[in-house]
Amino acid sequence: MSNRVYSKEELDAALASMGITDQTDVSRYGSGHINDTFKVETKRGVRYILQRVNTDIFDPVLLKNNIMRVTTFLKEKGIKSLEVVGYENPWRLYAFLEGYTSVDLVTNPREAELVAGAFAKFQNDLADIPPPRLDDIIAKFHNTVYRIRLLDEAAAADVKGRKANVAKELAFVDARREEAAKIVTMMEKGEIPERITHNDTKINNVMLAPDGSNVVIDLDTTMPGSALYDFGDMVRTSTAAAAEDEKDLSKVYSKKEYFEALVKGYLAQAKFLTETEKSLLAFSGRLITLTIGIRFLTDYLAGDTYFRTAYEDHNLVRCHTQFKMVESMEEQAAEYEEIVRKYSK
Ligand code: ADP
Ligand code: GN1
Ligand code: MG
Repeated sequence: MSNRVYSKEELDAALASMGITDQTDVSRYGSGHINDTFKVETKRGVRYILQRVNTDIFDPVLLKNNIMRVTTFLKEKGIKSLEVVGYENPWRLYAFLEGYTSVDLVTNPREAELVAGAFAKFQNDLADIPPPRLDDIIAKFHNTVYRIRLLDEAAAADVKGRKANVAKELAFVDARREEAAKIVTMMEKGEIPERITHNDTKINNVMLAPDGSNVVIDLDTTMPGSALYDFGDMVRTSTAAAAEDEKDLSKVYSKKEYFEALVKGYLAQAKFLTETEKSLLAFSGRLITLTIGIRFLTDYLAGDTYFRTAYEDHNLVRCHTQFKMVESMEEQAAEYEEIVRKYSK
């Protein structure tokens, strides 16, 4: 996906369909990889977030239903969440979260602890959402075995002739095929419980205020899943010493002090975890980071159709940072396991 350009007429029509006609500025916003996001300024001084849902990825009707259920439920409970001002598929309008900011990189341990607490609380808040079961918005989203199959298919098809560039990366995945099945298999056997989870717990999907309060955003993939995937994705982004697309790999590694802060913040709130889940927290970081790296590599081979990219090899650069993060977590595995044990007592 590249940055699609929208005409003023198209944006004005979308806003008008949701009752907004006094906009003074509509401009691209944020660094999400999936939806098209805009900040809207109005004559009233009220600001909004306008989004066009990526309909290549999401079934917009299912998605709207899911978003409305989740946000209405949280609102009724008095929990601050995304406030839907309008929703006319594929467009939607959220109240702008004034006073909150999102960052792409954690800069101190306290931030990591806050983020972990925020996502743990989010899981807890949604645990009693009434039936029916939330839809599987994207099937097999974090299923690493399935993601490897898609990589194999993309490599076999090699539509852009890029396979020759990625022999090392494919070998990296090959060496880890066996461990990739671990969580999927345990879930199938019922050894790890299904929970309502966020499924995209990267650091810029939580908005933080200076007083430590926060709001979990990007609720598109909130669906049945495993708490381990949510924790794992926090490890991927919130312990990273450098950006997801840093080209200088010597700057890319997983920071132990941030990992410790994450574990502390998560376990303080996630009282619902079973002993089995706790025992897999450190592993889940490596697994999800491998999985997201595989997804970037797959998209590179498939011709950059899924994640928004800014330049030719962007997805390959992202794959490299993810695999470097996996190596860093593998090197520190014993220490990370010890940290989890310390806070599990
Ligand atoms: P994507 O699915 O593409 O990642 P997000 O929903 O995460 O889209 O939005 C992209 C970015 O826009 C977020 O990381 C955040 O910085 C900003 N953003 C989203 N919703 C709001 C909001 N309600 N108020 C302020 N900023 C927001
Ligand atoms: C996407 O939407 P965004 O940018 O927060 C992706 C996640 C990946 C992430 C990698 C729906 O998240 O699964 O982990 O990019 N979201 C979807 O940065 O695929
Ligand atoms: Mg996002």
